[in-house]
Amino acid sequence: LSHPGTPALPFLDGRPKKLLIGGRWEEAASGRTFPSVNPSTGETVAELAEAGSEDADRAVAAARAAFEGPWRRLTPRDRQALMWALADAVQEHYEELQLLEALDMGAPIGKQRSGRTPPWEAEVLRYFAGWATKIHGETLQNSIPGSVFSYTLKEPVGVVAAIVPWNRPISNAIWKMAPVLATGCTMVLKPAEEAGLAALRIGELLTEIGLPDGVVNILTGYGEAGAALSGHPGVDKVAFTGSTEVGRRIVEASAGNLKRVSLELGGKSPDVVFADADLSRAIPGAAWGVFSNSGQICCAGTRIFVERPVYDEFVEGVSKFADGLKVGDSLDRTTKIGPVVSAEQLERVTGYLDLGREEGARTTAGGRRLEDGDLAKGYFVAPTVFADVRDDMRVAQEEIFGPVACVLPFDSLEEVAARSNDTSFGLSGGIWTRDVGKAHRLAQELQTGTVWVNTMLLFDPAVPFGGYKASGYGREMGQHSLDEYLNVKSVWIDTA
Ligand code: TXE
Repeated sequence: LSHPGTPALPFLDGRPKKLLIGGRWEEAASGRTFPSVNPSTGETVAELAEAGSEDADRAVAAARAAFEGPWRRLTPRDRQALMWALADAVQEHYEELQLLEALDMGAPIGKQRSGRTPPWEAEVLRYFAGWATKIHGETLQNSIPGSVFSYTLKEPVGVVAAIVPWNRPISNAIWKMAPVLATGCTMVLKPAEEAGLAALRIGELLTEIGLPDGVVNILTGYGEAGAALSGHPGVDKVAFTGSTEVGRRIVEASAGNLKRVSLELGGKSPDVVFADADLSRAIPGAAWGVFSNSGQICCAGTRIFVERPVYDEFVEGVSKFADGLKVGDSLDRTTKIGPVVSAEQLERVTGYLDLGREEGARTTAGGRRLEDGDLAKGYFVAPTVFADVRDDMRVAQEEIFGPVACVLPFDSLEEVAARSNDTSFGLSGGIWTRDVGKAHRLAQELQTGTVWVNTMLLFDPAVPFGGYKASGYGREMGQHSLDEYLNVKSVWIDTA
């Protein structure tokens, strides 16, 4: 391992990792594998099986057999007990999962998120385990003369394909798994090609806790495997998180059997700082809102609108904050900002840094790749602040998915509401002010699925998360999310 003092990981035994299909670890039908690379060092961490369409067929068949067989016969309480066991297993092995995440995609193990106890993903499982026993239909009044009454049943939609990105490997897997298990569906999980290790380790935990075979199948591989699943006639629903472009392709591919689709896509979220805000909170809050996870967060507040009287003070403060963040190896506990996920992502992000300069933005922090000493081996980008950004610049319109903040001045609430909404995305928004009326007014104006006031990037299993506009549809977390995995059946009875 690349950093001294890091515990050994028996999971990384040098053998290629396999696919989980019907409770067994199987090689890809093609026999092909692909490498997973540590973005802090450029070294290969493990070889993973590369699933193709034949593997998708096998995994979907296994998920179908489980759905129609043993899984269906379990009671809600049985499913709940398994989910609690999984939550305990994830909690017990959390440090190991985080190490895999750090090696696979570069999330620093010392980051603030790891301080949450119990681990957030275990809490997501426990929250949804609670719902497993509380899913119910309704008895309905109708106006039909005579003795007719009706009721509804909520039934699991069936086989779910969950296709996820690399930016939060543990969370991405568990966010999708929890409602599937709670509602009695089965699934095929397709982690991103950049970061499949945590999902595979969770797959081992699933077999250890005794989840029936085939309820969760895991296919590592490229977009080809995702495409095979999203067009598969045996899949009843796709739950996708990733880029807007691939989201569109999934909707098209889903048309064959008109499968249900929920999409959590990209963002270019506004974060609005009013002059009356407490800047001692707004500056670090807005900075973390962009730089966390090296900016590789769908709901990052990347367009920071600052009211003109405090604009210069804010730019100076946030630039100083950015310069003070320690960038380094993800296994170094003092690292605040790790690398970006891959050489490709590095190229993309540094391309935007050049573009911002060409478009006339003023660089007040960072603005370059970091290549001193050991950093040269990895994919490190200095946390960057662009000041004097205009709305029409591409750096202010397009999702960069790197540690890049664009700071734009504004003069009134009406103006900033319109400019915040002048984007095809609508995932989240931030507001910093001491004026509660202003906060509520702007919160209602923003066309986004989440609004944070005087805070950023908070999540809770009970609170729905999802997009407006091109950021997708459907919700994750909270009670609403269960409906994404349930069909409603109406039953009519004439008692005469
Ligand atoms: O995402 P992709 P990538 C944005 C972000 C990032 C860019 C590219 O701007 O820089 O997207 O990232 C699978 N049918 N976000 O390339 O391609 C793929 O294998 C079915 C925002 O990683 O969308 C992976 O498992 N599946 C974002 C998953 O889709 C396909 C998170 C996501 O990959 C497929 C990630 C296909 N045709 C990226 N092609 C967010 N909002 O959180 C690929 N896949």
